[in-house]
Amino acid sequence: MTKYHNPIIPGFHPDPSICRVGDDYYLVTSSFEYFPCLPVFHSRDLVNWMQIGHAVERPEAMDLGTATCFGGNWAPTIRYHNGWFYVICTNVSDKGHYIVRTQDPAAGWSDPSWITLGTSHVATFDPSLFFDDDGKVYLTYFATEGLMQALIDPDTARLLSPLRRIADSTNGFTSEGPHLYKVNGRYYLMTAEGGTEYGHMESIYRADNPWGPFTPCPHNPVLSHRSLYSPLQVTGHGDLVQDPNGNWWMVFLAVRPNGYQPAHHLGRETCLAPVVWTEDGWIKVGDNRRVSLEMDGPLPPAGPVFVYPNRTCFDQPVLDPRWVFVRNPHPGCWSLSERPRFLRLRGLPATLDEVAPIAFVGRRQEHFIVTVAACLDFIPKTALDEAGLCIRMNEGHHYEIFKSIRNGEPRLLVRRTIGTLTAETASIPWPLHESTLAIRADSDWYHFGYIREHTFTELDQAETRYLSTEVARGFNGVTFGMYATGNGEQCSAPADFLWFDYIPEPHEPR
Ligand code: 6LW
Repeated sequence: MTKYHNPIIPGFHPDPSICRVGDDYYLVTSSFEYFPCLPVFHSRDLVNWMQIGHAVERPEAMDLGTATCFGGNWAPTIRYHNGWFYVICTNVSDKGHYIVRTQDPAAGWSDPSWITLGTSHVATFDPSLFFDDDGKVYLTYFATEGLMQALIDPDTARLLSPLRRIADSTNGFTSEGPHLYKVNGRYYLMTAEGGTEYGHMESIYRADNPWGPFTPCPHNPVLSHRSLYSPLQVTGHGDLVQDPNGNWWMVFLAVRPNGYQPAHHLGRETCLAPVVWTEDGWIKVGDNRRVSLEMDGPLPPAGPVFVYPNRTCFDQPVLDPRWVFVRNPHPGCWSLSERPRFLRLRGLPATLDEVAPIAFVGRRQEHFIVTVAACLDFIPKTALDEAGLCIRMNEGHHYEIFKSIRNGEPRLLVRRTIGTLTAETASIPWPLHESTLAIRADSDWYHFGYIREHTFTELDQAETRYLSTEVARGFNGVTFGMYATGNGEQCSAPADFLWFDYIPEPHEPR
């Protein structure tokens, strides 16, 4: 037995799906309005994961133009078959379900093949693929009228049979995230029920053939923390994998609420639990459907541990896979080559408040206690020119420390946007061209300031709670971003970032 910590992939990485090839595991999660889409991770031991890329990396291949924190790419499934990896997902803000594939997940994926259902649903998401041993491949997905299924050619994304409704999608509880498996000759349908909030749970059903009828497991839900006092909540939306030693595991999402009256701002994170099969052919997950921050399990031998450096210097030709844009990156609003060694942002007319192209490059907050800093070279010319560091939940909920002009004078300012309320809550004269802006996070507060000669000077602080999902809504956690805007016009000066630090507290209790 080996001890490990949950979450195995912190920061907002919900709806995990996993597959194994030999000793290698691959995992993919949702990405919503962020681009590139669908982070892909690799591990050899199920607990140390390295992000190796994204399943959709070409901006022209995925339209996120209208995607908000409720939209974009929801709930992918990854599967391996005959030398090929397949990821199936839904862009709920555009053309619906699609499949991408590759023979090497680290080397890039095909462009999406979009699935034509031949019928329309009020809402449809959470598609998955199942490769049966007779060569048939099944597409299963959520639709408002039920869990739907058809045979599919995964290489062309063409349906090979009529769609059939195989189960209720609202059996008293919403039933989502269907995954079909075959174990010991029987077909198992595992679904996420109760909605992805505090009533979330995972249940399993089985049948003698893949179309059902499915019988519920007598001890459903097999995973749930509803009505349980635990630092992990919202557990559900899982996927199963078997390791080479024959042990089974479930990856699933959970949140870490902060405080007695819970609010979570890091989003839904990826966790792991051991799974055992009972003699009568059902699964038991974790400790009798419960999981904890510290777990024990028969893990495979420890694999490589990869840690990205705390400081990113923008002296490489590409951004590493942690970096994301809000919606598709707008051509011309960012560059790593225009000024060598700098990330240059050219502020667009849109601000962080708008569902429109914005100049933003950011990364997920993965730790409660972390210091983020960025070295910014920016000479604003008008009161509309603005660039700085932000912490973003969605259009209506974000805080930023930035440089701009007020009354003809360059200043550092802090602004908070909470719903329809926006206020500049700190402002000091700032004649310097170069600034090291910083945000220090603890569980309850973001502290905004600047660093000079290794000393942090605080200008303002704001509650983490007002950026939580409970307040801000949506499916995400927060991202720290470098951004620029011209507040209605093109920003008249470029904003150049020399480096960006993300320094987590080394002993943060997880
Ligand atoms: C996901 C679905 C869900 O597709 O949230 O409520 C969606 N449940 O399973 C987004 O993560």
